[in-house]
Amino acid sequence: MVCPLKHESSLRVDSESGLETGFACSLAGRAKPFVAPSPVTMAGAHLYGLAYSPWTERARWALDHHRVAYRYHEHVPMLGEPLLRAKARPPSGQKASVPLFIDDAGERYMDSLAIIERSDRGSARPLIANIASSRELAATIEPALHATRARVTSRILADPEALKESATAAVPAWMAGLAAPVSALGAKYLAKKHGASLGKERDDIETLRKTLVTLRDEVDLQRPPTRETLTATDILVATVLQAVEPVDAPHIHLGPAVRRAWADASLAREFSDLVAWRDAAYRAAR
Ligand SMILES: N[C@@H](CCC(=O)N[C@@H](CS)C(=O)NCC(=O)O)C(=O)O
Repeated sequence: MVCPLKHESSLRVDSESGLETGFACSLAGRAKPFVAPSPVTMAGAHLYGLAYSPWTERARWALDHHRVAYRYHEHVPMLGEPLLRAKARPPSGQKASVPLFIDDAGERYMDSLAIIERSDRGSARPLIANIASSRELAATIEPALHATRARVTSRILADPEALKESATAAVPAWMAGLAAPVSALGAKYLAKKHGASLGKERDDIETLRKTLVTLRDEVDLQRPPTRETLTATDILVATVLQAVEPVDAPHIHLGPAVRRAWADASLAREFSDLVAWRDAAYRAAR
């Protein structure tokens, strides 16, 4: 697995400083939750994302594949909203979402497919062969990802361990107990912001199942991609499987309870061929 060190180290710097997300400041009850980065730290390209989110992973995979240099910032739902809006500057009335990529010319891209397209710029072997069909595939997948957001949020809200783990991702371990209620607020906030209706797990699983059936036809299960053959289709399909069995990749670390919230044992059995294909794709092309 190729996992460029630059991202590992920038992640560590971010979580130590707390400047970019401002989460630790907010929890400590200080009046100034966000500290604007200095012009020096703003140099270069930036990606704001949620590491566990399939949308973010699409963008990171494409940028890493093309070895685009950028600094990664982990977004914190709800508490990170003002910072995200300040960075994204969405037109009035529009949501700010992650992944958000700001290139080194300051151009903003707030859609995973647009970021894949941007990562292709100047490449002799672009990931997207045909933007219309990639858009069509992304549109096919979108309801499954929305259903997954609803299911995972419902499960996390119902599991104190998962709430605690979600908080641990953003704050020091000793504050995790304190932060769990904030996590719950954050999860509900996210559901409301994206119009996810909670507590309908059966429907959510069925929506995902139907999509997975169609995705089997999109890839060659006998021949997982390599770095040389990887396409946007492979990335779009592979990242959906996070909702079946989270991938074992160091940059997408999930605690055991949150991992349980994402996984689904019966889908993992039914789509073990797709999961095996995804795991092979990560080994060879991520
Ligand atoms: N169509 C968008 C979808 C992005 C999206 O839904 N992002 C959610 C992921 S859960 C998000 O930004 N959540 C964090 C937040 O809204 O604060 C894309 O492809 O990038």
